[in-house]
Amino acid sequence: MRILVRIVTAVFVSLALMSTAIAELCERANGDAYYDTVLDITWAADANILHTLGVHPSGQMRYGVAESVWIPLLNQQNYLGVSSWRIPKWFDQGAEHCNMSFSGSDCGWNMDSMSSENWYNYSVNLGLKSKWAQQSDVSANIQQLPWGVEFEDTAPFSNIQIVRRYHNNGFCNDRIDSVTGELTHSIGFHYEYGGQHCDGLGSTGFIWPVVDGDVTAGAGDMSTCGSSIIAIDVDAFDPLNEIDPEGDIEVTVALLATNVADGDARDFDPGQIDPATLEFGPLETPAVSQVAVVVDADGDADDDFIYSFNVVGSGIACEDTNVGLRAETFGGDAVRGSDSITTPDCVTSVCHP
Ligand SMILES: [Ca+2]
Ligand SMILES: [Ca+2]
Ligand SMILES: [Ca+2]
Ligand SMILES: [Ca+2]
Repeated sequence: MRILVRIVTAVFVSLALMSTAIAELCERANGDAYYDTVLDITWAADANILHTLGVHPSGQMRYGVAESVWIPLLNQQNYLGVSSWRIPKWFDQGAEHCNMSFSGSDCGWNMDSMSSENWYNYSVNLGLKSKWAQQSDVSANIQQLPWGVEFEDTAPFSNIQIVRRYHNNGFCNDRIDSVTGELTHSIGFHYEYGGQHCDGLGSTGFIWPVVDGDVTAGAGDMSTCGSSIIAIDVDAFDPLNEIDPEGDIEVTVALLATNVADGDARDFDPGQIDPATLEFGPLETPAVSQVAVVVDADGDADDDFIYSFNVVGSGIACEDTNVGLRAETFGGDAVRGSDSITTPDCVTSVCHP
């Protein structure tokens, strides 16, 4: 357990470095889910989906059965084609265990944004604050605005149980029954006052299911939200990128290798791209062949990957001036690129009346 705690702490330190990052929430599954680009998880859009789907009568349950019964039942339903929904994580920071504080800790109020996925979503994605700024505000009942006010707008999420507790995935490992030796508390995130602390295992709470990664990528919506931008060159041997949508059969697209050492904005090896995920043009046509022509297409002494695409299948039309490509790496990271095009051979073109 100690080794595990240390590993979790180490992961946490690297996460903490990104604590000011603001996620993009990318709509997925026609708005039924949102991919969070900072946490790299996908949130169910409905924050009480267990109830909405009829999996649980109210959605409010004890932590023990949430893990052992209700999440497995949700996964049996394969909601949105996913069977790996889980409870959002809590991250142990600073001193070991849940450390109560009014500022910057992993429990209490006004926590570090990376102290839990629930708190990140509440404080960064939804822009909400803890109810109290400091200890003396509690007895004086001085509320920290916009606590409460902005519950009126929780878009793009719905059905948040705003006066309730939500479960984090984590026990309070320092709360142990002296007789049985069993853990007695889990770590709850309380929407009703934007706080996080240890609650007895008899406490009930809701579950806001999440899943690791971008679950519905590849759903065919050509979404670019959250993607990294790569450099592409339509027809590597034609600087004008002329395409005749009415006559050309295929068009080649070079995925260019880039290197920070060469003055490029980022390092990118096109060999990382899974060719099965390539989508080109408005109609997102796949590559004609998944075997790339590997050649230094732009003459800068590194290897680029050229793929061919069917022009009609791509949906490129006369007068289009730009075309996009989308793909994923073998590691599952989304990338996109675009290049300008011209269509001078179109019979409708002003160049060819
Ligand atoms: Ca801690
Ligand atoms: Ca070109
Ligand atoms: Ca290059
Ligand atoms: Ca090159």
